[in-house]
Amino acid sequence: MNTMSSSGKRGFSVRRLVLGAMGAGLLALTAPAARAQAPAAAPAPAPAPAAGGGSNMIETIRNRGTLICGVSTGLAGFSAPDSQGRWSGFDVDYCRAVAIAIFGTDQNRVRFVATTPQARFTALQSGELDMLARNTTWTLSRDTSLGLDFPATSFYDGQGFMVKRSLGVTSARQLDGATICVQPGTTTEQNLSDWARSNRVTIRPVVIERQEDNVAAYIAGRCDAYTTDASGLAGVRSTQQNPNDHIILPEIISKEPLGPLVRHGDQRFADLVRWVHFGLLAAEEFGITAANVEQAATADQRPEVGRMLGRGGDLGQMLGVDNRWLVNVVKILGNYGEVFSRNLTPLGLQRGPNALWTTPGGLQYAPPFR
Ligand SMILES: N[C@@H](CCC(=O)N[C@@H](CS)C(=O)NCC(=O)O)C(=O)O
Repeated sequence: MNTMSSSGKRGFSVRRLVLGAMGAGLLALTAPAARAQAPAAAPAPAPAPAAGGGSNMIETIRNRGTLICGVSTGLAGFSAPDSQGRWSGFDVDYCRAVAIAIFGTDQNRVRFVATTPQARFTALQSGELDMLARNTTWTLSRDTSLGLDFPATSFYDGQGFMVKRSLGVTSARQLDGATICVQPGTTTEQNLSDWARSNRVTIRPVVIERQEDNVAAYIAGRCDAYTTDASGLAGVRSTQQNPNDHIILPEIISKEPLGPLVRHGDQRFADLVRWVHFGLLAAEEFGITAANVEQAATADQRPEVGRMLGRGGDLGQMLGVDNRWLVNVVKILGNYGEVFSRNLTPLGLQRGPNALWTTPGGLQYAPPFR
């Protein structure tokens, strides 16, 4: 399949992928040149907002009794259903946290809707969803032309590559000529083409619509490498029979600030989602955990902790929810560090840039609670 050239550089023979076993409809082979004409992740123009200008989403959600949250179709660590259809993951916890902030102690007032990369924005624009928490990268075009808002960056990520250990490849630079499985409608697909051009590497993208078919194609050897956000690679690797048979290459080729999205038109709901993220961060910064939050709410003498936990002032009311909203969130889900440890540490992910700002290299920072 791949050969070492006389210069010692690894080269990949050109392959023709045969559609069939995977289902021809699932494999969309795309020549890079053809793609260049119409970038797959070009944002769809925003339709008229469904529950748009002037709407009160918090009230709508409260009256409905359920938050409708878009997640991925299944990505370990971020959003994946178990055999009983119960969702868990880092993004799932963001949906639950917003629901807890609105409804109080009941964490099950969320309806999860699985969305593909291509369907996610339309689902939010059309009003099918109240919010999206789905490993989605904040970019300028998405922020400005979709009629949507990114309230916060919940996870700083970057794109990487995974290959089978047996391939003997140790650097992305050795992927010249390789076939690379990638999902359409993602920044991943665009970054791959930018990276190949900047590094004068020829790659053959194999663009496959559904995540599970993408991974299956990589496992079956239809692609030499699989590319997505590094966190996604860790998630996919963790669910393989022998994770150790796959290596994540050291190069990170992009910035992928991931976070929740809401529709334009209701800044109060955007504020709530933003401060749910900051609340999780601030709880960690002040050492407030699921185990001690109730006690801290009554006894912690630090003024900011008192305000955060609703003992002094009306910060919750200013957000349109109960003053004890953060007590409820942290009691059920833990602080940001606890959410991270539960969902992402088992995948082998380090805090890295997602450490608090108080740790060298950490970028996660909450503005003051006052
Ligand atoms: N962060 C990138 C990629 C996000 C993405 O959709 N990644 C894929 C590959 S890991 C995914 O989550 N697929 C799950 C699915 O299709 O449900 C973006 O916002 O475009």
